[in-house]
Amino acid sequence: HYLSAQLEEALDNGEFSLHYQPQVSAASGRIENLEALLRWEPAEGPPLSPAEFIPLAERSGVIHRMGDWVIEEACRQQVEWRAKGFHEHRVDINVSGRQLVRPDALKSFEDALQRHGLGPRDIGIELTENVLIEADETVLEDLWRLYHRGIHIAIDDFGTGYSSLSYLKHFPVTALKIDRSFIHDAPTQPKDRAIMEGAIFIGHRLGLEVVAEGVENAEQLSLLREMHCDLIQGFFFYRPMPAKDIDRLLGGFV
Ligand code: G
Ligand code: G
Ligand code: MN
Ligand code: NA
Repeated sequence: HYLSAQLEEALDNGEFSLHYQPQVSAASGRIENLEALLRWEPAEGPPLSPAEFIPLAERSGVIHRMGDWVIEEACRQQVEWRAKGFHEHRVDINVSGRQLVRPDALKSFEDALQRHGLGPRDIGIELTENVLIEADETVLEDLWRLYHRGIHIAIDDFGTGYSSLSYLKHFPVTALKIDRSFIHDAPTQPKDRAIMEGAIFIGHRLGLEVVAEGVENAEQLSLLREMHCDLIQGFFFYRPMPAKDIDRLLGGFV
């Protein structure tokens, strides 16, 4: 496999990096969390989006090494931020279903936290609905253990998976991220607005934190504030950016 060999080589050569996108409090605008997003900048050619190379990495199995790298790098960076006196924000990493096929994936996540002296306030995870639906017993036990240790577990792209709402009852989850497709047209489309409002309501009734993704304009933001959404992520506030730019944001030198 030419492309999987390329991915391996890219890992060896340090061509991957993490960018971070802030999530701000809807009420105060303060930065609360950072979502870590993988970037590949090949030595030759234009940068590639994870939407392009994650599926490939999943098919070839490179995803496991890549996932380990992401965890390690997110932990390293968070330790660096803490040492610089930035104590408030949490970093959340994305974990795909394929990664959880490896039985020790979540254990190695916990090991990494421990090795770096980090805890639940430092690093969280984002999973899609389908990951939960397809998870086997071992994965679920591991997720429950993380949950009981206070690790933040968000459902990503909420509302777009092939699932019923019942998984909210059965699975360990601390937050919902409303998929950006519902946010996008909420100001003009009553159905999108109803789904967005319903998701916020249900999230809050279940004691979950609710995050809106893909917020791009003031109209969307104002609706979300009216509906008491907790956190806002999107280009309206911040794009994903390299860690050094986050330093400047957290340091207040905007
Ligand atoms: O950042 P961008 O919008 O290009 O991300 C596209 C998709 O890739 C998103 O669904 C995101 O969740 C996923 N993604 C980004 N970084 C990672 C990562 O480190 N691991 C996994 N498994 N998925 C990621
Ligand atoms: O599926 P996931 O939520 O992990 O996807 C994160 C991706 O969403 C990132 O790659 C990021 O670039 C993208 N993203 C973040 N904010 C916005 C936004 O306001 N609008 C759009 N279209 N995409 C966004
Ligand atoms: Mn995500
Ligand atoms: Na998402």
